[in-house]
Amino acid sequence: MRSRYLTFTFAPLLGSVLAAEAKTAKDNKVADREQPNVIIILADDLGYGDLECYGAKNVQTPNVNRLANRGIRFTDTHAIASTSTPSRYALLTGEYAWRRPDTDVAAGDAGMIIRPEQYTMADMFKSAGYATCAIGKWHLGLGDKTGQQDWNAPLPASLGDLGFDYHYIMAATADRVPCVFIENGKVANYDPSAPIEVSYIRNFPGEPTGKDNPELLYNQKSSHGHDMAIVNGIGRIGFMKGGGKALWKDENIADSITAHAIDFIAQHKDEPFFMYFATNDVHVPRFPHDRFRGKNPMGVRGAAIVQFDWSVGQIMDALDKWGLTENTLIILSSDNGPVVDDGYDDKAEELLNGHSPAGPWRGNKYSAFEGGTAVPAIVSWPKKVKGGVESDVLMSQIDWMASLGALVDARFPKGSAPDSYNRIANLLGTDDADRPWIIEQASNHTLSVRTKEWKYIEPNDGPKMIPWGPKIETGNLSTPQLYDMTKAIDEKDNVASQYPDKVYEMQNILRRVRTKTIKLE
Ligand code: NG6
Ligand code: CA
Repeated sequence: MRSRYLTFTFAPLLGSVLAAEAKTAKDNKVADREQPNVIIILADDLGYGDLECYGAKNVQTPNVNRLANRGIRFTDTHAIASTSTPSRYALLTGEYAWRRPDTDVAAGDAGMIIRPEQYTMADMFKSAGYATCAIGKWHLGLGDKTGQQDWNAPLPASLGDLGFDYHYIMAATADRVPCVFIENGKVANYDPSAPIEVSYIRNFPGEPTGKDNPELLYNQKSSHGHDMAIVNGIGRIGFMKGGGKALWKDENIADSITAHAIDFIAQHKDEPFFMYFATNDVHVPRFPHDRFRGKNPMGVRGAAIVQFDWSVGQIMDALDKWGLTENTLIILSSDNGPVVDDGYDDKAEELLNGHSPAGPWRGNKYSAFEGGTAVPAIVSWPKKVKGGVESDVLMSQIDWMASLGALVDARFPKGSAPDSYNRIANLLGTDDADRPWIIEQASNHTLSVRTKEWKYIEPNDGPKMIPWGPKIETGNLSTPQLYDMTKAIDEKDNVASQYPDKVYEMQNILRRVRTKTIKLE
């Protein structure tokens, strides 16, 4: 098993926090239990600067603010990669995605990337007696083999094989086919009159595409790519036929996944549960429900943030309703940094109105700069965690598996979660010692090392800007980059040539992480 950086002892950590006044005997039981329910709310492409409680001025996020007010708001937490699939792979397995060659942004017909024999965060919670579920965006492949799924029958491999008792998910992203929800390994609301076919290679005869039939893109036009299948008047990546009444309507995705999350909470209110709630918001295509539109000056990207905040509020209300708030640990974060134009002509760029999605950080989603992985992170657990606190401790999502596992006393098979360390005391606010170093992965696999004081980006030959359209700095440079984060966090003053010893030290950390010859202790 991984070595433990911090020893976690329950009693002193918990302090003398009074249990909530429970309304019923049942509630009492839940509040008295040592093990909390655990909910990870993972937004998609939500930036550090996108929430009101992180300084956003153009958009109101009252529910997330409420969560932050009663918990800890972390200001230096990092996703493991600057795109979704590698970030989520690492979060759910505790293994850096770059240790494997096949964890890049997955197509909607990718086979399961996490293999059934791997030990996942869901397996971990199950080992501790939890009911487990995944709801929302998946993006880690389904079925045994890429491109060979029969979407009209139960999938031979799905999340049930990864420790999730229940799932209601989108196979990949809203901009990738198949545009249907998968519930427990089968297309939800399956329509036998419209069999589903999916291909990422060629179109099906007679099906319109965004490229050939732009006049059919009545809901949203593309700015780059997204010109294959057309579903709900929006062009997608990949070709698809059929689906009928099982096809999602983008404007209802948040409603649908939130309703399933609330149902799961109601069904499991009397036993410990773990929920991985991964929203579609604020990924493209941004097509939020009408009732969230027009509430801020930022168009659909702003409305998607409002919709995300609404989902968070619904989950908080459901916990209140069942008397579970007190003993539920909620972690709210994002899978990678923000992006403005990500392939649809949704005016997100034009309507920023001074808003800075990445807050003070340089770069965006895809980047090696901090904006690629610096994400909001809020932890709330009223029973044990002191509220209204801000923490600048350096933290990485890679440690959440071992940390939560330690908290619930889970068992870890030998070799599982190899890159994850128990830093639960960071998460719960009882220890503010920074992680000695964290590793960040950019979309072209460039790795960076961050310590509290320094940022090192390894040299690579990639382009300065993302080549396919959006105006995003990659952070690529053919020589080493070193930034003194104590002077400025804007990664503008490369001091590598002034501090060769520091560069060597950072390179050495990276080399030793790659070769697995370094431990945190
Ligand atoms: C890119 C898509 C982008 C988004 C991203 C993955 C184009 C032009 N761009 O290839 O829209 O889907 O992949 O985003 O197709 S992520 O957050 O799921 O990693
Ligand atoms: Ca993402």
